[in-house]
Amino acid sequence: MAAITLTLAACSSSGAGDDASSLTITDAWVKAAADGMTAAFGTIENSSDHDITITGATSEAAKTVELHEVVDNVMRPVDRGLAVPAGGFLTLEPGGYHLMFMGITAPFAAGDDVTVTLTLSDGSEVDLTAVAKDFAGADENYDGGMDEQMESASPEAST
Ligand SMILES: [Cu+2]
Repeated sequence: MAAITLTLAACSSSGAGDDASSLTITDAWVKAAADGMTAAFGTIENSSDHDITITGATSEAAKTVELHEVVDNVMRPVDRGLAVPAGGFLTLEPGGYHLMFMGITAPFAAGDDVTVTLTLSDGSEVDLTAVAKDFAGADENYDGGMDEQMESASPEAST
């Protein structure tokens, strides 16, 4: 017993933590789409004894991936991140939390695998693979600003 060293106590000094190893993602899927926006869902389990927060997401299959929630049938970005409770689950589902793909780079056809990388608050990352499915629901109300945001790159104001 006396031979235990204390070097492990310094493990946080090397950057990213290992929260990623505590997360297990199951039933991940993404709504098939020809272009534009779509959303991914699934169940994320946290086997650790502390809450783990997902702070961002990226995918080579889309220009950007945002963390979204749906409130009163309108979806919006979750700026505070998505918390996976200690020893519990976070469910991403139509009408609730989801990963929003903005500007997909190629069509998602049913059966395609789409990889997403989640960034966690401790700096670690976890990949998930979502399979594309045809799904008639999840037609959230997009509150108007998002398409305009994409068009607003043109610098000339027409006056
Ligand atoms: Cu959304």
